[in-house]
Amino acid sequence: MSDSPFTPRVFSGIQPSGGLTLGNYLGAIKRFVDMQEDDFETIYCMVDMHAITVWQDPEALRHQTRELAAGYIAAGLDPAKSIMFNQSQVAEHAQLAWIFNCVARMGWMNRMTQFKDKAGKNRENASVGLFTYPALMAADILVYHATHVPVGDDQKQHLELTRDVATKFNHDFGVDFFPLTEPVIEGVATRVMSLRDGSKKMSKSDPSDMSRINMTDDADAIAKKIRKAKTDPEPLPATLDELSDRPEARNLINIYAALAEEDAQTVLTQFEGKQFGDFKPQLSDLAVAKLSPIADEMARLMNDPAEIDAILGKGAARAREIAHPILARTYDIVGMIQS
Ligand code: AQP
Repeated sequence: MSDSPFTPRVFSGIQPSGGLTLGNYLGAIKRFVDMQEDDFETIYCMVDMHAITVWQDPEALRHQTRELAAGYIAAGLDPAKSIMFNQSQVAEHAQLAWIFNCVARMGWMNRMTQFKDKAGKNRENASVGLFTYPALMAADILVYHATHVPVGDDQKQHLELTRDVATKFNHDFGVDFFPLTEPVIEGVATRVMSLRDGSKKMSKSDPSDMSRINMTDDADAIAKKIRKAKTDPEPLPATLDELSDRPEARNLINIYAALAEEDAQTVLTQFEGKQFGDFKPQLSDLAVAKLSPIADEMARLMNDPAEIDAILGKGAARAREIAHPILARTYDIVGMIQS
């Protein structure tokens, strides 16, 4: 990091495409908070322009954007330390995305597994925005010259594409202008799985609410979902290797470890030989103890939407101060007259 000419700067975002899940919290927001306390300038976004790549009801989008902001703050992000705003307020994201649409290649986009997953069988009917999503994501990051991006494991491929865009832009124009951003994919819960199917990622858009823990779930809902989570009849083993073909069991151990801030082996040693009937109530108690204070604070913040909007407005102004000169220099490099 010390050899880099770029200011150590973190950018990340979450789509306000539904309520926050435990996956978003453990895979992303918890890292956001850690990095806020480190020696970084931190910028965290509600990526509403990404959210509309699939249909969003306008009223729901407004509500979800505010609720996501409330989730960031309730989980420990401090608007005095981190810049927080919603993406559409800073037009430079969309402006740089257009340049990157002209840098990125069709073949790169065709390889993106998230597009394939989200478009499903009905590719012809997917929005063009869903296809070019990674170019906008590259712009989100590079419009701040961000050096580090904390994300869950599912975003690894998009981060590689961001580096490809930066490399190609720098090469095509003979400059060393955009940094090669480092993904920060750390911890035991970089991929929290569905509670109903250990082969699928926990996701806010999964049709089954029982597949996920929402950050707004109350204690009863959390306990019920964990009680009904899919498992197997075997007791918990002594080693992680013995969980390699038991994805649902491994997922619950990982969730416990992430919430307790321990490593997965330590948790397994604690519960070795126990049945899920013994383990699940303890996981529930831990989840309720960690998540309920966040849910309560989110509810309190949501009572004052004007205050949330004011925080986002101030964050957007600070973000624009960083993004504007980087975009202006990009236009100049490309040869666009800005008089
Ligand atoms: N299950 C997960 N485990 C760990 N990290 C996760 N993330 C998402 N799900 C998990 C991380 O959360 C951040 C924000 O994700 P996003 O909202 O931008 O989009 P996503 O990855 O597509 O999340 P969802 O919940 O699955 O949303 P929908 O259902 O709308 O597509 C990212 O850092 C992501 O890695």
